[in-house]
Amino acid sequence: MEQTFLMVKPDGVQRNLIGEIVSRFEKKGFQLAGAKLMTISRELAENHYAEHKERPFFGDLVNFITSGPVFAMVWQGENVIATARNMMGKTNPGEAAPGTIRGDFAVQVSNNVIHGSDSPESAEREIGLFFHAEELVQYEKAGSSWI
Ligand code: 3AN
Repeated sequence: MEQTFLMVKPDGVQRNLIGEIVSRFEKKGFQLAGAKLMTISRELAENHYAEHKERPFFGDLVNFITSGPVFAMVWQGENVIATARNMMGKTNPGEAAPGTIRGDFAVQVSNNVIHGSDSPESAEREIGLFFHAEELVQYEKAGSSWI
């Protein structure tokens, strides 16, 4: 079953959006495989955002993502990587459609509430960066055949 890494960023935690965001993915029909509230070290942040190392906003991005707790999650389900990206909306919340998480709850690209893996390769990499194998739980949910 496909898995993705999703994270409520420090702005989302401060604004009490953990429950709202978890609820959207639960109601959609995806299954939570792991979750934890944590503070990201600078080393982990620089690793996670390594692809943006040369971008002018890299320093601000690392400062922001380490500025307070995040809620890190692994979700699973059919086509969850692409579907979660659709549910998040565009990176720039000003362009994100109403009904998406960023479209409903964010204004600025630097404070865009949620992160989600953008490909199977980044999902595998990011899950490995944030979670130990024993922190992920495999289980059958009653009613999953109705989704
Ligand atoms: P996404 O998070 O939608 O995958 P990426 O990977 O292009 O978007 O960017 C990673 C993060 O970097 C974004 N979530 C956003 O917080 C930040 N970011 C992207 N572009 C900018 C920008 N032009 N200015 C400031 N921050 C940015």
